[in-house]
Amino acid sequence: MTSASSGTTDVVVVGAGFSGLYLLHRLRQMGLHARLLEKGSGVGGTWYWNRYPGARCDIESFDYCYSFSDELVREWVWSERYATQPEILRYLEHVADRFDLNRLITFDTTAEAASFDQNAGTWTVTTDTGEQITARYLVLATGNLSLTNRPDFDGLDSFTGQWFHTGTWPHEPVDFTGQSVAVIGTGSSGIQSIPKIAQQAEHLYVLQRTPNYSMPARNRAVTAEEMSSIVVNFPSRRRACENSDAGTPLPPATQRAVEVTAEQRRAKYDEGWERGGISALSGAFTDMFGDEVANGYAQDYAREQIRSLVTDPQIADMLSPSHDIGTKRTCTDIDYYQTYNRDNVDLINVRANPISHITPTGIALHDGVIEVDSIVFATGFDAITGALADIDIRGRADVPLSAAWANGARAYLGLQVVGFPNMFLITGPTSPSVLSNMAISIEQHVDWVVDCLAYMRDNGHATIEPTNTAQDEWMRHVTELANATLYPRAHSWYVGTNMDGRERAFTIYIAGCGPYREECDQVVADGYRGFEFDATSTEGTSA
Ligand code: FAD
Ligand code: N01
Repeated sequence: MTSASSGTTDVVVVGAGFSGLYLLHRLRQMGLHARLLEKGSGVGGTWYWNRYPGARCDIESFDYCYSFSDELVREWVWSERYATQPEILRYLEHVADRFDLNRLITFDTTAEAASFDQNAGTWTVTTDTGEQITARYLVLATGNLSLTNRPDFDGLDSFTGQWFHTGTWPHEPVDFTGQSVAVIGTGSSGIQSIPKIAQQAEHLYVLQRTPNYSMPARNRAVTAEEMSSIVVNFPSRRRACENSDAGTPLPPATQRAVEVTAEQRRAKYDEGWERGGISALSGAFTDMFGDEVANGYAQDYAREQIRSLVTDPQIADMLSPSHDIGTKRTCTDIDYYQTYNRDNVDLINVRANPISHITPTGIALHDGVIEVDSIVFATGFDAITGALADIDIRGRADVPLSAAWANGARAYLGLQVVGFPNMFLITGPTSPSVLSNMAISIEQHVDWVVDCLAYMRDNGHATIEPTNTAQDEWMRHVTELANATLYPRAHSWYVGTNMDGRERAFTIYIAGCGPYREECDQVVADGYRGFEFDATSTEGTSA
């Protein structure tokens, strides 16, 4: 094994979010040396970057956390049902301190390129600081939602006010008091930040291209008694999450919406709406994602709620989505719809009246100009593949990942890609990733990868790579599952159509966390079925 300071190491990890931190901990436990490269100046990933007002999780805090350490579970006290960004960031900083991970991380450093040396069986990663690090393994923990999408509006350079992107929010407090502010985008980030900005700004313009469905978060404080009971029951609660579809402990629905009476349907929807949270409606019946009629019932209910919350019927109409509910990520909110009852908030339909360009003092629409002091881009991310494509990754025969993925992302189990031996993805495309509680998916992937490295060490294997047949078969399986649902027909970052010119591709494993875990475990039980090991290059990576 090699020294971490030598320029060579056993494993290079990229990204210090939930994934990278747990990876470092497990790799060290296994006796491997690892270096972690992180673009940001601190740990936390998503929770380091997304500091916009109102940012918080939409999976209950005590499920959106690690389970690997009993002490950590016992020590950490969550204060709210859905923790705020600062609280989650504090948690991840605590994890990094408690498990002494910071000294293995090189901050303010971007992995710009990574190339595989076929003869040596090693990866060399080049950073923006000019360093080259050679390692046997490369693990990309770069995040599904880490590369921001800021549309290239003409004239932004001339804007004399301030502008922000929710995904790269400043560390210093931003004060909109007395200002006229425009928020562009009404996905989860917009829906969380709009109520907060409206409370502070003198005037808020919301520029909406597509309305989205949002469920009430019903956020509340967590009492000491509740937290104690969660800690006592944590192991069984966690097993329930791991075996579920979405990675949450909610009991699965058992009935189809199309098979019950209208009264029974309403009762179930009312119950979900009252409970709140992202699965308020999707958790009510089994067929919301697979049956247009069932989906239509849930849509009707959601639109009815919007009409009941928004006093102006015309605004309520503008806020009412028409797409299949859930196929674009459902949002959760605290007083989002009610915000449009405020006198200082205007909703502008930029599908009907598109943004033309940015002026020095505002935003020019095709029809009219909005004068503003600040602009907030809540325009989302180059999701799922963006952060991976941002690194010049070259596998066997110098083939770029961009070429291997020219017709859409391909991977076996979302963990490895043909042609890129010893490169692992955490929550990569074709895994349940973004359709799950990602804390559950991340722990499972990290465990799988680290166990695989231990297996390779114990069996004298130097490289691992999926076979073409296994990857093709997995892709076919993932696509077949998705095509039985309404998901692929959405316009959303789930299918990549939020990015200009991107081919529509749905690359998420839809059957859920539990079935996926079983698939991964079975592959291991079958002797890493679908993977090929190579023992020809067994020398270490030491300098
Ligand atoms: P990230 O947290 O994205 O971390 C990746 C890190 O890699 C980043 O720090 C980035 O700077 C770094 N990086 C990327 N490329 C490079 C490079 N080339 N060189 C160096 N460093 C690099 N999921 C849920 O399950 N529940 C939630 O409630 C939830 N809420 C969310 C709220 C917001 C605002 C957002 C944006 C996402 C949310 N998600 C949620 C998804 C969230 O991204 C994951 O839950 C999780 O935090 C991902 O962790 P990660 O470590 O895999 O990736
Ligand atoms: O991004 P989005 P997000 N002109 O892509 C609009 C997670 N997350 O940052 O729909 C005008 O969802 C775009 O319009 P349209 C969660 O997984 C979770 O909000 O493309 N508008 C859309 O309204 C989430 O799904 C939380 O027509 C433009 C918006 O910008 C994911 O991150 C909180 C435009 C982008 O919405 C991404 O969410 C935050 C343009 N040129 C994030 N370009 C929680 O609640 C884009 N838009 C836990």
